[in-house]
Amino acid sequence: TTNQPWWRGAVIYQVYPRSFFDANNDGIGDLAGVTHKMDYIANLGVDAIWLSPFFTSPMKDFGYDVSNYCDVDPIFGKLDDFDQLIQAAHEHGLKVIIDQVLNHSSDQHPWFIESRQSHDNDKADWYIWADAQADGTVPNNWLSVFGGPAWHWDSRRRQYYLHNFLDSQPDLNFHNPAVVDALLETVEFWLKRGVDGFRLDTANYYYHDLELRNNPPKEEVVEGSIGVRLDNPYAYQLHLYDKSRPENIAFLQRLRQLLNQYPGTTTVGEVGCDFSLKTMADYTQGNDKLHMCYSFDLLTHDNSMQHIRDTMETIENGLGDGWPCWSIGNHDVERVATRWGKNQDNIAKSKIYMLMLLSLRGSVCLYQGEELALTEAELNFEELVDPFGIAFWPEFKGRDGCRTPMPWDTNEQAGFSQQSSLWLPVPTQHYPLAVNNQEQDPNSCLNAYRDFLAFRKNRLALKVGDITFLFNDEHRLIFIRRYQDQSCLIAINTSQDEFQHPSQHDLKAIELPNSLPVGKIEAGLIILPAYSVVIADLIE
Ligand code: TEU
Ligand code: CA
Repeated sequence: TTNQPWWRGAVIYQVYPRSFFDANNDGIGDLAGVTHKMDYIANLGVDAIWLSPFFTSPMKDFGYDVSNYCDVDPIFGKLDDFDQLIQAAHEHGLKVIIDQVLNHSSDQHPWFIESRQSHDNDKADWYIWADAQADGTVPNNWLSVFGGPAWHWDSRRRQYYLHNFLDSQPDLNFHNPAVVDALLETVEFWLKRGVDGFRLDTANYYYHDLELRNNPPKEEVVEGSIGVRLDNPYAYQLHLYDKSRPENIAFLQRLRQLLNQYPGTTTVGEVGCDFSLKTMADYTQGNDKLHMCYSFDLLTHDNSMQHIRDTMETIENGLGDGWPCWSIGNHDVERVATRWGKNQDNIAKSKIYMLMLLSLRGSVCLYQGEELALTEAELNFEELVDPFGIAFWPEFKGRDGCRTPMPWDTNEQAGFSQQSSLWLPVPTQHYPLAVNNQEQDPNSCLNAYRDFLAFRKNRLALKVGDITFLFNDEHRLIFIRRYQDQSCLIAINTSQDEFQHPSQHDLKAIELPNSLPVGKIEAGLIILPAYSVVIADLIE
């Protein structure tokens, strides 16, 4: 046994409610749908659910634009449905983490409606207002992640307001203590309702530079996170002043003090920036700020094992007592089966990437559908609903392709809904991967996920042990995880070619369930066929 908190090494299943299950058959998934499928989530063997936003919203950014932080949007149900979801989750032994979008609200939030009325109303400086420059142009060179300047002209106030994302998502002014108090009250509202924690959207964006200094240009631009695609001007600035400001540390400490009053709760802060590994350390060290930071490092780069190793080693060297949370897919990026797997050897690759992810050091977020090896949906321009995709088409096709509904069975609409028109279609390629098909196949990707999650559950070395790398090339990675007197070696081959590696250690291979692709150890050699793993006890 261990005195580790539950969230260290936990596996968190990300549910995008619009696309999980449609309980009232209006073509859009809802909270009752999540409750309806609670057995499925529990049977996967995960520890927690992360629910993407379900709050009242005009849905310009599909819920990441909140117009009431303390209610459920009618599309998703009522507060009552949320209470039932929490209850069902807890009965199944699952924690529930909800998505707090504190950096910005919707422009339909009453706070913003009031703020934009005049220069002297009660909420006048609840958002970030700035005068035009003498020639009428924007206050400075800050850019929106979603394209264009980060400033939008309001003709009534005759001022610009800041929006790091859509112009319908004005940034709240965290420099104003009344704003911070109001936001912390909304956080407490959900704590009282029994949530086990929060995924904090854009947790490094909260504070901006009060002097509104221009961001300098970036010396070297590398293809990277979703805002850092080469066709997006956002990529060419070093974001020193529009986000990641030092004032954020004190806010995160205040937030933590609130969370500490609700023992067993946790936070995972989304941190996307040019120095994310350092920021992760700054935000999670010392046990007085965030519990975990969610990293983009495995979401936005290629699948080279050199990159994986470099990322892990940088984090291990710099994180101290902080804690990372990794994922290889979410509702913002191309599905991993396509991004890394190139839609080839789909099941084999999905299994091996899952084995790798769940063997690294840190907590893990799995994104719904990853366990089915879903590929990125190819949609026509007319089918797109994501404004980010519509703005950058065709260089970037947006985020709809990873947000299509879950295929539950091979009936019409893949068992997601009885409604004939869905908010996004289920691609025909996803039908054969439907849950009911995979449940019948002992070697399916779904069963591999279930089997490995069950295997990992009581292995503290895999969950919280430290990590030491022994070997890597482009496609293979060998490392050791140790916790107290437990230690094991993990050898992973993500390529289609067999691989052999002499072992320096005395090893005893651990038997794994049949759904998992295993290699073997023979005469001191680790032998890894295509897309396979060896997990072995170290005999010391
Ligand atoms: O995404 C945040 C996001 O897009 C940035 O982290 C960005 O990729 C990065 O900073 C670029 O360097 C979150 C949500 O996950 C997304 O769905 C929302 O659209 C967005 O915030 C706005 O709320
Ligand atoms: Ca519905």
